[in-house]
Amino acid sequence: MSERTIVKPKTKVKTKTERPKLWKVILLNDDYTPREFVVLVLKAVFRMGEETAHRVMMTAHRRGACVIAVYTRDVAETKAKEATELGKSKGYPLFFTTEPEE
Ligand code: TYC
Repeated sequence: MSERTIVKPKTKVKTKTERPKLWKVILLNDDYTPREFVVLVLKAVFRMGEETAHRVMMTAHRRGACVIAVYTRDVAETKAKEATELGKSKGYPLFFTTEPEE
């Protein structure tokens, strides 16, 4: 190689776009919130149809909790809060929580 040879560095820039982590919204069972009210909240906040909402409510009722949807963190937290507030406004202990997916 002569002294005037220009050697280009062999570097490549790779752009990696990571998918945003998704967060689960979890419905917790309690002994006081009426079943129909839980169904109503699931339909209003999580846009479920009557049948799905009823099935999800019954799953939480029987098992103690049920993962109801996954969203980006912001959306999951906002919806969980909104749904919990709806119960609170009627004096019910209905509770929705969030956690990251693995
Ligand atoms: N367990 C409640 C009842 O028997 C109904 C209910 C179901 C409440 C699911 C909360 O996440 C829940 N009235």
